[in-house]
Amino acid sequence: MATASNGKTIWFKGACPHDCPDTCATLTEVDPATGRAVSFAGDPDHPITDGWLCAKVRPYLERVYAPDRVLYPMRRVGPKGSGQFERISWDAALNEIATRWQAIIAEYGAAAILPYTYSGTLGTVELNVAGSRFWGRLGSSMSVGDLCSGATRAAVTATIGGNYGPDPRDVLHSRLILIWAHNPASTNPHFVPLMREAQRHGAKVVVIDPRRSKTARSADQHIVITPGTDAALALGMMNIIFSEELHAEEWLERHSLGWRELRERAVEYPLDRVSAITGIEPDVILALAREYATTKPALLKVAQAINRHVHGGQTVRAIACLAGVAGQMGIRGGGLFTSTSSQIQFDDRAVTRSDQYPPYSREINMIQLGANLTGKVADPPIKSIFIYACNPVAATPNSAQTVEGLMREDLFTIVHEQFMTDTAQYADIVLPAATQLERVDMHVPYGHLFLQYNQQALAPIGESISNWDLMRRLSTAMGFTEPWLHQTADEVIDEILTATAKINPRFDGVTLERLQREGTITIFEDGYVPFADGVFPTPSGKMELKSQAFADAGVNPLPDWTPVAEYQSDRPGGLIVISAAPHHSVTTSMSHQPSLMRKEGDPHLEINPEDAAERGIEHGMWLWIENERGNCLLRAVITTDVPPGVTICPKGRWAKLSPGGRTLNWLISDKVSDIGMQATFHSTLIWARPATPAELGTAVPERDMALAGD
Ligand SMILES: Nc1nc2c(c(=O)[nH]1)N[C@H]1C(S)=C(S)[C@@H](COP(=O)(O)OP(=O)(O)OC[C@H]3O[C@@H](n4cnc5c(=O)[nH]c(N)nc54)[C@H](O)[C@@H]3O)O[C@H]1N2
Ligand SMILES: Nc1nc2c(c(=O)[nH]1)N[C@H]1C(S)=C(S)[C@@H](COP(=O)(O)OP(=O)(O)OC[C@H]3O[C@@H](n4cnc5c(=O)[nH]c(N)nc54)[C@H](O)[C@@H]3O)O[C@H]1N2
Ligand code: SF4
Ligand SMILES: [Mo]
Repeated sequence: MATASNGKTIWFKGACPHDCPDTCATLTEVDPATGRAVSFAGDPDHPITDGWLCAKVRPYLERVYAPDRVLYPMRRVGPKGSGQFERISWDAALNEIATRWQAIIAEYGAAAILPYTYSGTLGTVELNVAGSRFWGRLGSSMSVGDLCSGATRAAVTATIGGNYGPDPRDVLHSRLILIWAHNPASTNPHFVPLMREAQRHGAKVVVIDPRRSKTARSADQHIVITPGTDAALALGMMNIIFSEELHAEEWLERHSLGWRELRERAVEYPLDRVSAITGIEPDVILALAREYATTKPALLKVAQAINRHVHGGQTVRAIACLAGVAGQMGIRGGGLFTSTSSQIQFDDRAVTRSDQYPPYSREINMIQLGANLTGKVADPPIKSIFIYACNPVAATPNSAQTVEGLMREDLFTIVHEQFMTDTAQYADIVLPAATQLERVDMHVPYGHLFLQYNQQALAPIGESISNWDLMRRLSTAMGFTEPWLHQTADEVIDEILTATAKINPRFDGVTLERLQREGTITIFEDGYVPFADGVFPTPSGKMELKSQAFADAGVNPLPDWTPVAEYQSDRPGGLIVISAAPHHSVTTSMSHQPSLMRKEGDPHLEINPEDAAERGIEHGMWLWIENERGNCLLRAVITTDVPPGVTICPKGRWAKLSPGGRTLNWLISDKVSDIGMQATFHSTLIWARPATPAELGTAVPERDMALAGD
C-alpha cells in the first residue's frame, strides 16, 4: 500500500479529516525503523491540494505526538467536572459501559442512551458508519439537528435537489465571482489560488459580508451588509432583474417552477426598502443586480454563515433562487456553489445497514443538548450519553445548560477523544481516540469532486482506537454478533463501493483495491457541469423557485425576509455578534495547540472604534460580554474591519483555556432555524463593557498573550 521512496522511509497517502471543504490529499512519511511519522505534507499530484496544506494542519504531527494526548481509558475519581481521572484497562472500561447500559436498558429502555457526535472527522467510516450501525442495533435515541449547515441543506434540497456544486476549478471560466457570506481565505483555502487566477484573467470578485474579512481585503469590491438581511438583498436584486427584464425567461419557463409568483414576491422589495434594510446604498444594489444578471458566467459562492440565523433557510433559498432568475445555472463557471457533498452519493443502506434494525427509538435535537439533559426530555430521561468526535461544551449553544446537564450525578457520560477537552472533563469514562494517521477511511469532500482514501500510516498510539473499531468493541461487549458490526474499515469500504457501483454508473471500476492504490479517484469527467441539461433532482425535475417542501414544513413556499427578533431588543447598546471561523483552528479542534493559539491570540472581540469609544473600551482591554443567557471575558480588538453595531468573536475557543472559564457559547441561544433544525449562532445580541477588577478577579493569568492583528 505504501510507496517506498529512498529505502529508508515510506510514504502513505491520506486525506485530511477535518470539517473543511478542501479535503486535502496528504502524504505522511514514516521511518520504518521506528514506526514514527517524520514528515507530513500536501500531495503535489492532487489537483486541488496542489502540494500544500493550510496553516492549521501543516503541524498535524504536533497533534499526533502531542504530550497531552489522551492515550489510555480513564475513569473519573474526583467530583464530576473536576478533571480527576485514573487509568483503567480497556477490559474494565468496556465492562463498566456494558454493565451500566444493560441496567439502563432494563429499567428505561435503550432510548435512554444518547449517542452525540458531530464533525471531528468527516470520514465515511468514522462518521457515517460509526454513527449509525452500532446505535441502530442498540436501539438508542439518535441525535438530530445540525450545528453547521441544516438550513442550507433544507433550502438547496428544496430548490435544486441537494448539495450539487461545481468543480471548483471551473471558477477559471467565471467572469464574475460573487462571494456571499463566505471567507474562503480562512475556510476554503484551496479555492483562493483558483479565484486569484480567475481574477488575474479579468474576473471581478465581489464579497458581501458585514466585515472586511481576509477574503474581502483582496476583492475588487466589498459590499458591507447588515447581518441577517441577505434575503432582502437577494429579493431586491431579483426585483431589479425582473423589472428591467434581465431575467432568463426562456430558461425559467422550461426549467423552473413558480418564477411568476417569485416575481410578485420580489415586488415587495423595492430598492429604497432594501437599502434601508441592508444598509447598502441604492446605487450599489442596482449596479450589483445588473452586473450579476448580465455578466455570464457568474459564480455565486455561499458558505454556511447565513444559514446560522433564525431565518437561515429562507435566506439561503432567496440567494439560491437569484442564481436561477439571473440564468446562471447549468453553465460552466457559473451556478450556485454551497457544497458538493451530494455529488458523490453512496448506497446509503450499505453505509448504515438500516435494513437490519428498526428505526431509531427516538430523535433528540442536538442543538438543545443542555435543555434535553436537564429535563426537557423525560420519557425516558437521558441516562447515558456517549460523546465522540465533537466538543459540545465548547461548540454547542447554551453551554451553561450543557454543563449543568453533564454535572448530573445520575448521568453516565462516556467521551471518546484525542484530548482532554472541555467536554471530556465532565466524563465518567474517557476513551482514547486515534488520529487520522492511525486508521483507514474514505472521504467525500464538500468542496471538490474527488473521492479520497486514507491509508493507515501508523499503529494506533498508546491504547487509542478509531471510532469504528470502538463500535466493534462495544458490539462485542454488548453481545452483538452480526457480521456488519465486526467488519474492518476496509471491508466496510469494499461493501459500500460494491453496492454503490450497482446503482451509480459513475462508480464502475471504483474498487477498494483501486482506491488503496491511487488514493484519489476522479468520479466526474473534466467539463462536468451540474444541471447543464436543465434537469434537477427535485420532485418536479425543475428548479423549484416556489417550494412545496417549504410549504409542507409550514414555511413560506416563496422566499422572504423576516427581521431577526433578537436584534430588535428594547435594551439600548446591544451589539450583533458573529462568531466567524478562526484562521488557526477548525472550530474547537486545535484550539489548545500552543503553536496555533499563539498566532490566534487571546479570545477576543473585534469592535468598531465608534462602539468602543461609546463604551470606554480601549484596545487590548479585557471586556465583560453578556446577555440574558450568560457572560464571558474577551479582549478588545478595535478595528474598522467591522462596522458600527457589529462585532466578531471567532468561534471555537476552549472554556478551560479562556480567562473566566467560559466562552461566547455561554451567550448563544439554542433556538433553531426556520427550517432544517439548524443552530442560530449568529442571531445573537450582546452587551460589552470593560471588565471590572472584581469580574476579572484572578481570571486573567499573569501573561500577556498576543492579540489578533498585533
Ligand atoms: N459560537 C459558535 N459556535 C459554533 C459555530 C459558530 O459559528 N459559532 N459553528 C458550528 C459549526 S459550523 C460546527 S461544524 C460545529 C463543530 O463542532 P464539533 O463537531 O464539536 O467540532 P470541534 O469543535 O472541531 O471538535 C471536534 C472534537 O473531536 C475530536 N476528534 C477529532 N477526530 C476525532 C475522532 O476521529 N474521534 C474522536 N472520538 N474524536 C475526534 C477533536 O479532538 C475535537 O475535540 O461547531 C459549531 N459551533
Ligand atoms: N480556518 C477555519 N476553517 C474552517 C473552519 C474553522 O473553524 N476555521 N470551520 C469549518 C466549518 S465547520 C465550516 S461550517 C466552514 C464555514 O465557512 P464560512 O461560512 O466561510 O465561515 P464563517 O467564518 O463562519 O462565515 C463566513 C463569513 O460570513 C460572514 N457573515 C456572518 N453573518 C453574515 C450575514 O448575516 N450576512 C453576510 N452577508 N455575511 C455574514 C462572516 O462575517 C464571515 O466573514 O468553514 C470550515 N473551515
Ligand atoms: S483543514 Fe482544509 S485546507 Fe487545511 S489541510 Fe485540512 S482540508 Fe486542507
Ligand atoms: Mo461547520
